[in-house]
Amino acid sequence: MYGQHVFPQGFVFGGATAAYQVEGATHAYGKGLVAWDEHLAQQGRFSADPASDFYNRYEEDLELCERFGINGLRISIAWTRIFPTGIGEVNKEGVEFYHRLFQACRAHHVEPYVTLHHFDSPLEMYRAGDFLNRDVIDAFEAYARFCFEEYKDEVTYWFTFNEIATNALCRFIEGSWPMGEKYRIDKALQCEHNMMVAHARAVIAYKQGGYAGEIGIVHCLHIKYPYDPNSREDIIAASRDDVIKNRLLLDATFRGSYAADTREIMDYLADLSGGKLDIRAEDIELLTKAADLNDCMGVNYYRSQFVRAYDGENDIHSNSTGDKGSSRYALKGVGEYRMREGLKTTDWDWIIYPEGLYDLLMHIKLAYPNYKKLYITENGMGYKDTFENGIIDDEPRIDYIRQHLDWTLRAVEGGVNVMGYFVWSLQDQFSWTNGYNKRYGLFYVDFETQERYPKASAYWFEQLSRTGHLL
Ligand code: BGP
Repeated sequence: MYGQHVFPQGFVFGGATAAYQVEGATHAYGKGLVAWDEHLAQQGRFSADPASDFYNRYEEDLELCERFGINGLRISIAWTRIFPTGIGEVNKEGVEFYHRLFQACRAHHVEPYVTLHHFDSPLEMYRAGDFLNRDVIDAFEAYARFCFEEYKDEVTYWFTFNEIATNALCRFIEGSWPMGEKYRIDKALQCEHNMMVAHARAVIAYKQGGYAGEIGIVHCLHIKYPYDPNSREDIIAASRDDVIKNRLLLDATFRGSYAADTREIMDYLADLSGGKLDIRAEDIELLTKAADLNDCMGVNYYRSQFVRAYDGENDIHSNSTGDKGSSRYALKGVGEYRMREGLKTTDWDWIIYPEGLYDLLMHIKLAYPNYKKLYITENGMGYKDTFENGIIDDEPRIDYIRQHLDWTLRAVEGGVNVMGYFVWSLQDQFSWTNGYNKRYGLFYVDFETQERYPKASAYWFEQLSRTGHLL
């Protein structure tokens, strides 16, 4: 432990959710389809209905927030509840649902932090190429403008996108997400760039609208360490991987353009899959304009990676079952992930490395000094919780969260402006490639009955949020 262990005044202690992972009602109340609906039905492994039935039970979840001192909630709006096909006709039932939800947040003294896009593009947009098709950028901007105006009296904090890189990586490199393709680094980078342009357009629209709130973006970032810090090849490998997962996004967000070395690596990477990037002068103009307008950025952090040079065949498998040791990440010409001795992993092979969060926050401060404010918008531990004698003892999760908060505090003491921490997740919910055995919640959800039960971590988090002291 370090320093005073006290969080700054006004620090938000929040929980996080995402529409598709909690709401259920995927085919109800006028909602349009998303690519995940089709993908999950084809897979036949699990369904996102009713997930945590948040559509019907948000009051109950907000009551729990209030009771346990959780004063902020990340919520995302499902684009297809507002515009069922992504554009055009508005679904009034969906619009009203979010009015009710945001008003309920206020009634329970929970500040909503609202994301416009959390992996749930409309099916029709997906079929048309999603963000690889620039028409989708226009549609996204129209959707964003609609939400800013409609919810201007209820929402103060906005995020445009959640985890652009995860979206691109899982779809175009890992191939584990809907309409997945494998090893198309060029498409992944193009998709990231186009989504950053869409972000810029939404930020500019928000500021032009003269709204009083704040706007930013959420990125999932992990420091890429060379497996052997003395190996030139490993340093290069880590740097290439860093461009895909971090640097492209951070440059676009805060510099408003790509630094020369970032761009050089982007071109090298695109060429590995035989592609060329389409980055236009007008895109850079938009990114530059938005770079000064962002009010904040959300950092999702779960793990770090140790990267070794790799020139073998592409070989990527993700662990979607919780069987330890079943994942592999090796990308030809980029690098492969290796485990450092002495470190622990979750059952899903995610390396637990809380120091990485400190390194990451300090890196943002030093490399992008024009950032204004950061939130840890997701951090938490996927765990196979057990419910025994009415108790859910999730000590490993408490330990995980405590350590990450400790390193966050060290970064705050090192001068990084972090103003909130949102546990992923508020309640157990649907996990994209794992369904329901990968639980993250502070509150246990019995998916048969939809009953909620506080876990040991919820009581621990309550003490933290009420005192602001990390014990
Ligand atoms: C983040 C996403 C969340 C959430 C979390 C855990 O990348 O923003 O939506 O799912 O990761 O991931 P998973 O459910 O795959 O374990």
